Amino acid sequence: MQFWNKTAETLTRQQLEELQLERLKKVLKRVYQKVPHYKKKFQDSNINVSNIKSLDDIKKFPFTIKEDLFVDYPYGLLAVSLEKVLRLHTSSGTTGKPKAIFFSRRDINNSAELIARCLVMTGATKGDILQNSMTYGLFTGAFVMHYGAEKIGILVIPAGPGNTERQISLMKDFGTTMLHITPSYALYIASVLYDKGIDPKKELKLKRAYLGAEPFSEATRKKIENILGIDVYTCYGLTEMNGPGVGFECLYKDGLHIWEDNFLMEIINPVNGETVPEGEIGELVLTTLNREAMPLIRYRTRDLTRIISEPCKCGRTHRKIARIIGRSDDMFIVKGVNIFPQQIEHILMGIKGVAQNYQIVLEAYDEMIIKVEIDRELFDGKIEKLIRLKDEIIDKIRAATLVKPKVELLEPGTLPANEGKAKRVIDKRTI
Ligand code: DLL
Repeated sequence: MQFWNKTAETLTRQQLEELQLERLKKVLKRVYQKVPHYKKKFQDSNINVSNIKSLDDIKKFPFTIKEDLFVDYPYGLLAVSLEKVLRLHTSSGTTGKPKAIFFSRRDINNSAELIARCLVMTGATKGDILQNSMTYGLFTGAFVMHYGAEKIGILVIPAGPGNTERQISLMKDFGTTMLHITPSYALYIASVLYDKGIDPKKELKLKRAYLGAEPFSEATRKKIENILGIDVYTCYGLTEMNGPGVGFECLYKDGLHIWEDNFLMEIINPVNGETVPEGEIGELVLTTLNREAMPLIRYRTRDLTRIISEPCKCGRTHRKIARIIGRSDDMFIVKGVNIFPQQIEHILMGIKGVAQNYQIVLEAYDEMIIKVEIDRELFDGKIEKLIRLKDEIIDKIRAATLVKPKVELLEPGTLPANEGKAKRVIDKRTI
């Protein structure tokens, strides 16, 4: 059966919740029987997996956190025998070993079907040409998207990231209609196109881009849409849950549908673990309802968002989440103020004259320095313009964050290019 049919996406809430409950009961029993780590955790919490009556009962279960993946590493959380595992993907943290996530044949197929569902939702069809500029390898980004697009019958160009000249000639030569790319690399490609005097609206056939793997702001979406003359859709996911395609925007672009037949979502207060009232911001917690090799129960993603309860105009019943504000561990504190890199990005990308790349450097004594590339023409003009731009950046950031930054205006190409996930914050206070 094709997964990306409208039936699965427009079940009534009641049908969807019945399906979720059926799958939840099954997965809880499976992990209890097959994964000693979960058996022990459930026993320690005095939970009887046969006693699940409603979706709300999930709240009785303990969370799974990143550290659980390292107990009995690497195969300890497998719910199938190793012979049933076909693929490994990993996700690297900042320190130590990577998180290892395994896929069975069914998981590979299912993750591809979910991506197919996402792409079709945005109007992609057979005949489209997808340039997949995410990293192929241990990272899930490229592979999962690749197989999903192929399911629809889309021609996939497995470009991988980097070599921007080649990216551009691939787009030109083969008439790429869709890009799958990180927001930072999309911004970078846009700046190179501009520098080369290539007008993407005239010389390329791009229609849409799927951006994900890192947070980005609405201002960045608008900027990329305007420069490239395309529609940009947000794709959210994490290796632990298949990779890309856990949540995806529909044509209305105002929130990401979470595929609730595959993932049970909760939003919790990251400090005390309590469920927050629907609509409030908190940490997204996901339970896999349909993963075979390595199901995860109440996995704490560390991603901050909120549930959008209003039904979507597109008619899909799977609830949406707002774009990810950031990770609870991305937040940095300057002069006692909590700041997410995206707040800064949103401000910068909304200012005329600011180009595509920036970095936030935190120095001793809580000095926040914003290094930002600006349009090349500004360096040939009057110095007053530069001063005005600098003041505008300082004022807007101070107004939004209450911290007055130092600002360095740079020529395009000065900062390191970001081909994969960007490193935006350099915290020298901890070096
Ligand atoms: O980044 C999977 C992915 C690939 C998603 C391609 C979308 C497109 P990981 O490397 O495990 O997997 O990183 C997962 O990246 O917990 C978020 O913090 C962040 N992230 C992913 N997509 C988004 C997004 C992939 N659209 C972590 N907005 C997640 C904000 C995102 N953050």
